[in-house]
Amino acid sequence: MRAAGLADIDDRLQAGERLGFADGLRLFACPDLLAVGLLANREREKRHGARTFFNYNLRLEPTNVCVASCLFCSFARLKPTDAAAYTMSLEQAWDKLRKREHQPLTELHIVNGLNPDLPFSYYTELLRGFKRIRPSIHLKCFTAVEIAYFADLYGMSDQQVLLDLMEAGLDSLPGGGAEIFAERVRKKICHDKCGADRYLDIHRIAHRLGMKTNVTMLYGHIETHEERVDHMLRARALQDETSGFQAFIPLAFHPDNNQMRKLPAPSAAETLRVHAVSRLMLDNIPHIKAFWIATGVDVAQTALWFGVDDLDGTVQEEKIYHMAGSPTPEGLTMTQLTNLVRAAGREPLERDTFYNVKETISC
Ligand code: V47
Repeated sequence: MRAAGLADIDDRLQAGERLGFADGLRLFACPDLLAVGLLANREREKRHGARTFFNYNLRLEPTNVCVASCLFCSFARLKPTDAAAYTMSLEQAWDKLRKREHQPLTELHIVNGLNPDLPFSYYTELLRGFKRIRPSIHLKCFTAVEIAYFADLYGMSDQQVLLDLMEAGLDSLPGGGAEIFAERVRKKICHDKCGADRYLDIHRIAHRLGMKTNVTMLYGHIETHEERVDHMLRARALQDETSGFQAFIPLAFHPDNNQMRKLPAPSAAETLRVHAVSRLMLDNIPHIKAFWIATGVDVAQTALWFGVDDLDGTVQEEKIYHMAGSPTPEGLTMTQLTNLVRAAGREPLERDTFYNVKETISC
């Protein structure tokens, strides 16, 4: 640690002290990636030992029609008449769950485009239908950006949108839409969707209403180290207030088929470092998740020694990353997840959305 120039950070972590903005910058600048990883691994093991979590989940994106023009997005289509635009009927969406009757799924994770042509009842009915088909399924649906869009489009408050969706079956919010909180970056890459303060405020309201949520960070495009650390500290500040975040999820930028396609994808080393620094800065968020579809399976497996304790889950029908060039499979089986965690020397555990652990893994 002395040779890596991290001895004081090491001491302060051992004393249980919180790291600050300047520490975050030093962790990003430190040439010794393994030293950063070692510190993050110690924090990971302090909280979770070798335990590594994943769930049996299904991803669904019922519409990709979207009025926003985020530069990093390969999934959205502005007009419903565009060749690859789609909007599932309620029956088509429900069928995605019905046809997986044989799978012991515990969570459905839904993300959509910001579609101007659907009534609010589409979303409430969507949730009600899923609960009718499988009452025990956990519905982790709609990013804070979608909630803000619903509120503006349907003339409701953010809180009322959340209350109505909860009444229809919404159980928690995913972390999508956070991108990078800094105004400079948002103006350039996602100027026409809700700002950082509103994103955080919607999570604050959700936490006050009793829901758990996640928070993400899209990295590896035009953001600076300062903007990454600022992002983490803003998430940490809200967590101090509410304790409602379950997981922080760094999302590696994928450059194919979008307006930032000239940028290179972040390297494996960068991905390991971002996950490690997240573990070190976010002392109050219980889980650091490597979304294996974004990082790649091998890097996610390695990240289990760089601060990560969670791998999301089986996923199965992912479109956002695959349309942006992710070469990963569309899903992993529970057996594959179990084996890859074991091969990394960690303990595989099947969890539900709230991190309750199942006695045996549903292979
Ligand atoms: O908000 C879009 C990102 C997010 C690209 O909460 C891209 O458990 C990289 O939020 N390259 C949606 N990233 C996915 C998401 C998520 C994933 C896994 C788990 C959870 C959770 C949430 O995907 C978007 C955006 O930040 N994204 N396009 C791209 N080309």
